[in-house]
Amino acid sequence: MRVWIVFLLCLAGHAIAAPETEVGTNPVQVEVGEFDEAIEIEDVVENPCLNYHCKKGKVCEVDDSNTPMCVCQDPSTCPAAEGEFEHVCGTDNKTFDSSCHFFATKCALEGTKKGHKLHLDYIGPCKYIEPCLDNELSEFPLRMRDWLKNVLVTLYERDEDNNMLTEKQKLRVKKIFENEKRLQAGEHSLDLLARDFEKNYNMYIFPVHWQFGQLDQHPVDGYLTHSELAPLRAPLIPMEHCTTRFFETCDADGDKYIALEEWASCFGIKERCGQRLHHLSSSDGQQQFERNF
Ligand SMILES: *[C@@H]1O[C@H](CO)[C@@H](O)[C@H](O)[C@H]1NC(C)=O
Ligand SMILES: [Ca+2]
Ligand SMILES: [Ca+2]
Repeated sequence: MRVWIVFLLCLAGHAIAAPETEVGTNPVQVEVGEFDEAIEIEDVVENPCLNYHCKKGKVCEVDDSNTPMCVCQDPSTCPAAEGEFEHVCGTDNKTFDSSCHFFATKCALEGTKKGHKLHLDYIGPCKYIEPCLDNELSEFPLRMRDWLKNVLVTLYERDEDNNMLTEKQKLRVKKIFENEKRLQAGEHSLDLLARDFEKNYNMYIFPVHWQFGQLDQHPVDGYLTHSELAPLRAPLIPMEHCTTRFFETCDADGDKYIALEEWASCFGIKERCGQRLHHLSSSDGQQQFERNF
């Protein structure tokens, strides 16, 4: 009982004391503003980091004047990895406990040549990845295209109300889905895939462009950077040893970006009807593309 009373007294004391100390620390705002405003300002002042967004590898901190800013995260403050599946491999072929550890480390190297060159290469601990042979590389787009199509069909099958696809896109996928049934999908031999592709060219265009649009988000500009490509590339590398070489050759002009034209042509999709496939990631482009479909 006594404990409770002491506790309540403490609470009450705290509640009474709190405005006083805050007014004390910030007298100018209280003088200038009305009481309501002062409270609002105080709320913001109390937690300037609350809605302050920092990119991966950085955390928000306030400086002496209570201004929020992003500083490199100390890797030791990253949550401990729960297993090997959280490990990531950097382009320096060094294993990091988690992507948090990776980005914190990269942040500390910001401004250095080493930091500029360091990227997250793939998900999982670094391992030996066998070289991709020329004939394997030439087969890769066929399988990848088929895989992208299956991703989209699965997405459609699982959840017709999903908001990943617009109504118009759903109609496209529905068409693919029905075509697919006719084609007896599943274990396609490469031969069959190649013939499939010629016969059903359109069926493969949409998934390839859809995927580009999904990735081209930061910013939406018709080009994929290394980090925009990462959500597709990073989980794929440990499973498909041609992934790295494939995306390297995709960047035909070697400027480190994969432009939509480069993307389309490395999946074997040619420009058609004299129309250039430019900026298809925009909704404009999506429509243009859908007209072509
Ligand atoms: C990367 O590291 C792994 C494991 O430590 C090793 O087996 C592999 O050979 C290395 N790869 C390269 C390209 O050095
Ligand atoms: Ca982009
Ligand atoms: Ca390029």
